[in-house]
Amino acid sequence: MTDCRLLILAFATVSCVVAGNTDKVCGPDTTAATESAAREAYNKAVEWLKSQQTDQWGWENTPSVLLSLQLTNPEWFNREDLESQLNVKQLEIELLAAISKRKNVYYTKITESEEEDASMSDELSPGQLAYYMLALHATCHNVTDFYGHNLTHLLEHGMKKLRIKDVNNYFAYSLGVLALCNTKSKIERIHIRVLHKGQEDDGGYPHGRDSTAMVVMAMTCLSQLPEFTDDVMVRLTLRKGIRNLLSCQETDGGFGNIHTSALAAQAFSAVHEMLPATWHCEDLIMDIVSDQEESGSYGDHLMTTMQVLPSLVGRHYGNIDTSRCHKKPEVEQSHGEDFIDLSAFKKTISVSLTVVYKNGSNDSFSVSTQEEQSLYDIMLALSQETNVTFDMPDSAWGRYLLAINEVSADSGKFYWRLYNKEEPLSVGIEDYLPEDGDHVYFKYTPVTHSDYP
Ligand code: B12
Repeated sequence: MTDCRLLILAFATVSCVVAGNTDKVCGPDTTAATESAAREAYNKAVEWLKSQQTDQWGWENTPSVLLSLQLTNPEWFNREDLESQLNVKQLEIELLAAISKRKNVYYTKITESEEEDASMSDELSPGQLAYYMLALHATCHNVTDFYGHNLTHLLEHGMKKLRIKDVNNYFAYSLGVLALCNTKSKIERIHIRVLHKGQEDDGGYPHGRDSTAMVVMAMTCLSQLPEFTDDVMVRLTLRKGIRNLLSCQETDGGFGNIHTSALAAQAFSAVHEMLPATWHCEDLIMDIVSDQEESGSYGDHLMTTMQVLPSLVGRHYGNIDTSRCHKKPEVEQSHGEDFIDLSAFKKTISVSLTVVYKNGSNDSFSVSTQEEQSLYDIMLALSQETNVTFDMPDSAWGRYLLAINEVSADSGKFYWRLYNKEEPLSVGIEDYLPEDGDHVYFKYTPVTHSDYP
């Protein structure tokens, strides 16, 4: 459940946007100041994202970054721009490699425990496949015949398995629905039922407003398909989701954290019936703009920056423009990023770490370390100096704390939740830089329990 303020604005009073195309971030009436700030932030963020490419012309999470670049600039991928061609080739290679690894999961019968093992591994989850499909669709590929693979079928297969196992990640599930909807694939009713049934009484979803925003985008996309235009379940889920999101907006226009603000902006711009003023678009966009780092990134994080990008130009995952697939290109230039080394004298700080197991028992450690060390570095050093063990696999979001003393996150059921004192961390172990006197807790917690916005 969310703890948002009461909704003052009745959804029924939402007025209609006057027809007309606009490329401005908050519609035709966007003030010049907001438009230019958002545009400048967008350009800087794109340059930063480009500077994060790997030697193989991909990114740590190639499909989601490539999707954001193409979604926000339909001319980004074109036949005359070698760089974008190489990026897309890398996307294809990565997916082909993942499919060939994943083959035994999709094409042969596997046991339930093998399936569980695969869920947090480096294999392809339905949510990740959805990112690939959206990126491929945006760059003019046929997702029903990708080097002989029907990705739509693969996704359906994966989503059906998710359903059987009691869906709890509505963010990934609605991403799947968005992939099916954007590619005009057949949408089975069960997907609508899953998203409808998973909605809480207040219109929100477990794991917070990011998931609600994603569901709103998926439902909006469905509501625009002739077969679902008058579908009661789609309309109801959509209306409750919008109402919930609206009720969470803060006075500065934001939604609690940068991811949530950016996803809410995407969700609202998807709903054509809502005037940008209804959701204080300009305040929200300026709030997002103000979070940008000097480098052009958001939070110095690839995933955060790629999630923010569409919001800066009023785009969203529900409207991938493929009309320019065969148009002539415009050559883009990439600029390198200046690297500034800010190494300075660092203070020694004290940090406490406590592991709280499922049965309530706990282990505590006191650590002296240098300031500006990540929690991950501190944990690594601790594991070298004591008997405690941490399993912290890498991912595009940074290191994920999978297991402590061999007590592993139980995929789909439990995870190691991070806190400083009573406050849940808003970033992962690699991005969190403890301060003097911090007391970090790792609590074994059901996945249904999370309280970031
Ligand atoms: C679902 C979800 C979870 C679930 C994932 C399991 C499940 N049921 O599927 C659970 C509840 C376990 C979870 C945990 C955490 N999460 Co979370 N999570 C999400 C959410 C809503 C969707 C992710 C997703 O499915 N994406 C789609 C799929 C296709 O992409 P994916 O990359 O394969 O997704 C995987 C990773 O995102 C991973 N994951 C999820 N959260 C995190 C956090 C970190 C630090 C890492 C390394 C990986 C990771 O699990 C996903 C499913 O396998 C995002 C929202 C968002 N805006 O992205 C937040 C989000 C990614 N989570 C976030 C945070 C802060 C956390 C926690 C650190 C919270 C805490 N205080 O404990 C913990 C991680 C603790 C740890 N042990 O390292 C932040 C990350 C911010 C940042 N800049 O790093 C986000 C962006 C939410 C937000 N708005 O702040 N999360």
